[in-house]
Amino acid sequence: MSYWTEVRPREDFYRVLDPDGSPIRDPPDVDEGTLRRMYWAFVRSRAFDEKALRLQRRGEISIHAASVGEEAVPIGTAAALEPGDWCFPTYRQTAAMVYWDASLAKAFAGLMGTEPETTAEHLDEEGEPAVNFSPPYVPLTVNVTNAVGSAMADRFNDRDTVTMSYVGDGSTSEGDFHEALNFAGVFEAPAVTICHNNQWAISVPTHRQTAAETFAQKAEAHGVPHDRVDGNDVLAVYEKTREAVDRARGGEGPTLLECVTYRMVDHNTADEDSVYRDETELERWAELDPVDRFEAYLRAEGVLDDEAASRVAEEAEAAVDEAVAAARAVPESDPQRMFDHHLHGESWTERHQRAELRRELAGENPFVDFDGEGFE
Ligand SMILES: Cc1ncc(C[n+]2csc(CCOP(=O)(O)OP(=O)(O)O)c2C)c(N)n1
Repeated sequence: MSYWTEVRPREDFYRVLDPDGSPIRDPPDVDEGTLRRMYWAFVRSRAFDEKALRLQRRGEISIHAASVGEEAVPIGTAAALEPGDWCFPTYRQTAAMVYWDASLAKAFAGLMGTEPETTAEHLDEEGEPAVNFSPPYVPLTVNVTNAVGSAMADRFNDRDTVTMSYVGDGSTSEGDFHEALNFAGVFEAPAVTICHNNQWAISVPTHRQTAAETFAQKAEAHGVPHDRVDGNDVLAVYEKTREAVDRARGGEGPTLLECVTYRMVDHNTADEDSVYRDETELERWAELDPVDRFEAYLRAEGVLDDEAASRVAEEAEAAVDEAVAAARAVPESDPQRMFDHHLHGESWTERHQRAELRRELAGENPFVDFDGEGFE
């Protein structure tokens, strides 16, 4: 019986911790403060996802894509960045922002539908995280082309920064992925691209996504160094990302890192995964839960005990509740503001879309001008 959607060998990747949390090689050099921070981010991210799910059920947010099961990827990769670096996430890396203490209130407000400028005006007392995060991207893989461009801009300006971006396994089928990697390879951009191979692109399993043996090897054609790690092992993810980040900062160019992991929840709150996948698969992966594995390691190392664990959990609950209260206090955005800061000048398409929106808000048919009629 095959538990994985992959039909390829299961463990041909770099691993530091066994699924039971015991090291199988020397762990990377990570100070105790960072280990605690990683654990803190795991717990906070789970609390965030749980709360977001409840808010979605109550109708306070329309949709949320959780990271449950995959958090070792955003956390291990984010921990390898330095203040001043850049990160271009998708909807699946909330935990990376959590690691760098980005505002949970702003994240909830975004999910509740207030646009960034309105949110910033009402939650402006909150500091910015030390790593620069772009807003999470929903259009797949556009973040990678933008990240590579941003990395090149920093390089042209002699800034010593590294830019990281993320794709899912399905997103590596997008043309943008190859354009970005090709450009990064040719121009040695200080860009690290992380692929979450979480086995599924909504209902499409990895073996239906590509005929390639691994996702990492897709970088081969672009002359970009690549690696493959156990994406449920935060120390392995950290170690390999750190190497890539150091190489990029040292002027040695880009890397693609494939992190083999599993989405333990629905694709998002509009999905129902039992329609397309088997429960035994989930049970198998639940045994590989990245939080349990890391927690077992920390306890064995004496970095974590029951008291510290419950303190972190309680603080996470309180922080999430506080963030939701702050987010609820942000007033609704004027829908017209969605056009602000998107384009320079007034293009025909923008005027057209504004006119459509005006009509829709007035309860009229927004599309009457499809053939030019009624267009203002
Ligand atoms: C350019 C583009 N095409 C299609 C979609 C619709 N869509 C949203 S998520 C998704 C699947 C993504 O799968 P994967 O890249 O594996 O990432 P995951 O969600 O599993 O993290 C699709 C097709 C989109 N958001 N953007």
